[in-house]
Amino acid sequence: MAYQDLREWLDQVNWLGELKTVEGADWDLEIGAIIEMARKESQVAPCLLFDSIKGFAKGLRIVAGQLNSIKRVALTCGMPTDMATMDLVRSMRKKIKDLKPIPPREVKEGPFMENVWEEKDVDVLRFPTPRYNIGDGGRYIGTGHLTITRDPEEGWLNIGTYRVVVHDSNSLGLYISPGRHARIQMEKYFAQKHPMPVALSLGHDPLLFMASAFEVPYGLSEYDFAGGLKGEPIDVVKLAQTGLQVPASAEVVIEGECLPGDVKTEGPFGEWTGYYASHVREEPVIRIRRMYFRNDPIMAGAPPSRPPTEATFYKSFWRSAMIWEELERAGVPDVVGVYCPPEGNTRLLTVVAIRQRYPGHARQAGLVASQCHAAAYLGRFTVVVDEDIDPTDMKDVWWAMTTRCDPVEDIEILRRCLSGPLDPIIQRGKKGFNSRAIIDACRPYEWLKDFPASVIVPQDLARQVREKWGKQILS
Ligand SMILES: Cc1cc2nc3c(=O)[nH]c(=O)nc-3n(C[C@H](O)[C@H](O)[C@H](O)COP(=O)(O)O)c2cc1C
Ligand SMILES: [Mn+2]
Repeated sequence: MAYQDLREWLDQVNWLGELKTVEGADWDLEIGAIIEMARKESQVAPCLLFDSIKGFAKGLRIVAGQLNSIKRVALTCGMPTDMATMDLVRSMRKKIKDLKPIPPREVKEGPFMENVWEEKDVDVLRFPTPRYNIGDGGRYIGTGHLTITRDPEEGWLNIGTYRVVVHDSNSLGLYISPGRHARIQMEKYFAQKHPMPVALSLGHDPLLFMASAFEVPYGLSEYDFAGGLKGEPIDVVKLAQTGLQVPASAEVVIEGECLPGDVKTEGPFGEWTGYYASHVREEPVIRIRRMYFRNDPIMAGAPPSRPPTEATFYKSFWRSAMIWEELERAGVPDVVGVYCPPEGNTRLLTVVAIRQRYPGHARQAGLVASQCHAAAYLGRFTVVVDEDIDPTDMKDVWWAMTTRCDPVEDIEILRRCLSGPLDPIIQRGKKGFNSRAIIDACRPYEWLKDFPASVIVPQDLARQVREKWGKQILS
């Protein structure tokens, strides 16, 4: 059944048996370490609800690892919760293909208005913000949040997840990478010497978090995109001071502004590559003008880290679906699967399976999959495999790479491709470009028929054996 807000979503996750409540953890490093342990050491990483955080009252909660299981991703997207990985990728592709954006619906109020702090009363230090990792240069209140801004010239509203650090009781720091939509909007405000109004939602329907970290095209609001995914408008409330719309179901809302020239040191922060690559820089400050929160609020945390993480987990399905869609639109035929494994951070490794039709088909698939929009930024390796290889099974992929790829013939290098400040292998001062490898791990087309036959157990024999002996041998 469809859920209405984060709290109903948590009830359903509990019903699925995937919610764990943690009482008494320390915001300083311990929460971060628990998140890491949960995602690295459990079969299915649970959704974690931290309560009674050390030094804070019971009820002030943090939810983490929300989208770290196939069932929870499917629940959030309104899909059946019992799908295999490649079926989930196929369903997402269909969702994107058929998606019709639905604008949000404005309502008068939301439960987040239960408590309001005016500017003079604002004190974010009363919320349990974690310091996630030991090398982090601060406590990051914004990782699973929404940053909401409006374009000063074109009027459209953008939502992005751009990390937010706590500077002090009423000011925060914001890091937005070059080219991101809010950064383009900010540059427009500052060019006119105007402040940029900004709203943050710090706890909400995870579908909105998904949309806010998704490559929604420039000019289209993530609310419209999320509405399209949900099949109904997202309810929003227009804030009095900034006129920005925030989710009606938000748990905690911050309203503020960034002023031209108002910057402070930000970073380092454990990033999605698993490194502190963007170091420390001067970045814009958010001056908080008002803060709202529900009783017993739940803030969302989704710290990036060494992969696989929550974000790389759920993004693996979306990025795979988008690349697959773009391959087809570019006219690459007979793609039978695409997978961007969380271990490769979804950006750094893409596997494409094709049914080879003609000479050069594998290179074509590899080059397009490496350079299409969904893959262009900070990619690294693209592997093309035959249709008998399951792209979601890394054992299969390694086997294809080690047996069907002749490095001298089958690895193409592309130079001067799109990278950015977060790319760990590019030296400081040289950031911007990187190179890509296309690894053709398909059997060579010209002697496909003569290629050594694979050793396989026929499917019907495998099934019979599993029925007869499986219980005894596999349990
Ligand atoms: C947990 C998490 C943290 C992120 N942190 C940042 C960040 O600090 N800065 C940034 O520019 N992008 C960050 N991103 C990526 C953006 O959210 C993503 O690129 C999104 O598409 C940006 O929205 P936009 O296309 O409207 O600019 C993060 C994503 C996730 C999932
Ligand atoms: Mn956007």
